[in-house]
Amino acid sequence: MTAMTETLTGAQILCRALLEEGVEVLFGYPGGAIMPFYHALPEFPELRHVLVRHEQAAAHAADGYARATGRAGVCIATSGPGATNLVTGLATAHMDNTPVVAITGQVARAMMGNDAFQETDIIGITQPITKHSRLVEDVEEIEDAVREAFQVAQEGRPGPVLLDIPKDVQNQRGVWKGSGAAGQEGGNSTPAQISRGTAPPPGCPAASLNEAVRLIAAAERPLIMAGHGVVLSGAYAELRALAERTGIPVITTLLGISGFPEAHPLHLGMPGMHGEVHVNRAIQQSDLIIGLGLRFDDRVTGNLAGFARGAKLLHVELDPSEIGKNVPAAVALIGDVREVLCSLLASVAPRNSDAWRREIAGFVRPRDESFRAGLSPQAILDEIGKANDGFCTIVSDVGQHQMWVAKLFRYQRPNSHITSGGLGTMGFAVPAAMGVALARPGEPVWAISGDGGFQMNMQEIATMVQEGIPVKMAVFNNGYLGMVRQWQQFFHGRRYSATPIWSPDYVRLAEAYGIPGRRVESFGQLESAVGEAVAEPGPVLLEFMIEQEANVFPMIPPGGSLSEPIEGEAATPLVPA
Ligand SMILES: Cc1ncc(C[n+]2csc(CCOP(=O)(O)OP(=O)(O)O)c2C)c(N)n1
Repeated sequence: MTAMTETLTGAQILCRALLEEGVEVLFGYPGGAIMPFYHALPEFPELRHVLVRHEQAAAHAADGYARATGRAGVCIATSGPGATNLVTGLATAHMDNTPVVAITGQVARAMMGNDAFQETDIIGITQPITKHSRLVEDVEEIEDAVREAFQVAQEGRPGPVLLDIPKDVQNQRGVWKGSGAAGQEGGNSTPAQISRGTAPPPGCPAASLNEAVRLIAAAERPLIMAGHGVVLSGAYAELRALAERTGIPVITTLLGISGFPEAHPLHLGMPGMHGEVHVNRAIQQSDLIIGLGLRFDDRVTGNLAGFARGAKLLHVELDPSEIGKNVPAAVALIGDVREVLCSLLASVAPRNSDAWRREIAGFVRPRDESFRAGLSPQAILDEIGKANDGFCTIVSDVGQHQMWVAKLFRYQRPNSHITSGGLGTMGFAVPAAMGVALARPGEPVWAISGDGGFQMNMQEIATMVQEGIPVKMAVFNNGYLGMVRQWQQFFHGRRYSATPIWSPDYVRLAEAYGIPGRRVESFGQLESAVGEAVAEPGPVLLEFMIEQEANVFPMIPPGGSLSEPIEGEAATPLVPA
């Protein structure tokens, strides 16, 4: 076959180029402007297409797939409403640095700019929420555009890329050049899989490395704060080695969770707005924070003016624009977290932090065991952990349950906690979990949502049934948009405006979709319900009737510093009704 002169349609070239990038799964939804692509697709059975029920779910599923594999997830939509439905998913991926490649159909070139049927300037709309977006104006550009899209999405600090391809370009005939990544080892590999030399990254000059080593040796109250960069770079072993060699306690941010073993004696917990009191106190008392791949966002720092005033920051970060953005750095080491840690580990001397650890142990609040009683979030999460031997991936939605899932589950598998951190997108869990389940066949995947967020994308149960995607769905039903209700309780004088939320009968909903569903109303029903769900080979829906006005504690009030936690119900509302 003389591949050099082979003529194909743009749509066929697009499919081949996707295959060359190692794509196996696409999440999408057809429509007029993307029909040539869907016409070509059956000729490429190696590309598994998952027909979602809403394009937002396609973007979240691609995001979940990418978070689980480290490789770009792909979503497809038609022009106009199909493309705009992707927007929330792309913004979610953008905020959390997930490599997603979105492909949208566009009206034919001759129609563009005429307000044609289903014409939308999706490039303009997505420019601020993508790493790169490109209108593909000729069939000859397609191969390069796809290659570039995957490269940009995956290299450096990952993020979403959008390719907008007019319908007539998909129909145009062109020459398949085929000079891409096909057959090349690592053509679609994660940064962590790419083998590295031992030379320090260029952003780590010897003077900075030496200064970092000196700071680590001299600190009396050091802490490691591990962010998403640890997971993105796969720096699990390196982080553990640094912590164990120095005895420095490890804090994991919301997106850093499962970057360090939860049960490790050096693991402290989550910082920030809903972080544990002892974690936030440790931050406030610290004299050195080793920040690994995190951007110190406001949910982590609370009021910046009062954040860790006695601490120097050693900031390890891939993106130089993050250095000093929120918290000034004493030393910055720029590069992939894993690479930088490899360089640091070459020089960091063993030490211990025993006195400091004893001090932190004194900050720990005695555990409120009543929290474990009844059908509490802790009891539910303990049971899910037990039934899966701790080895499952949990994809959470946004709200109170998200904080419980972050704080109370004992993660054992690296990268097994997946959630929308930066954008805080309700409706994320169910579709993202589909992507995770396809990326990790044979591994248990749970989507845990509140009754609000679940109703935002529960239509994807149909996708799971049609495609046989075995996600275990758990709804924490408290009858409220719980996190907003909690804020109303504390800061708006209990004015529960627009937060009580009605739900359908989830057991009958499951029945309508033809999947097992069970309502769990008491602790006594918990073990058998979770056990049955784990044993079920396909998707399952469990509804947990939790206490309606349970709150997430502790809580830093808006504008407060990490030193001012609200620890219980007795707190005075800050804003009287
Ligand atoms: C798409 C979207 N809309 C609104 C919000 C604001 N918001 C954050 S948490 C929350 C309540 C979530 O309620 P629910 O899903 O029932 O979970 P719970 O807090 O009760 O666990 C809302 C409305 C959001 N984060 N995302």
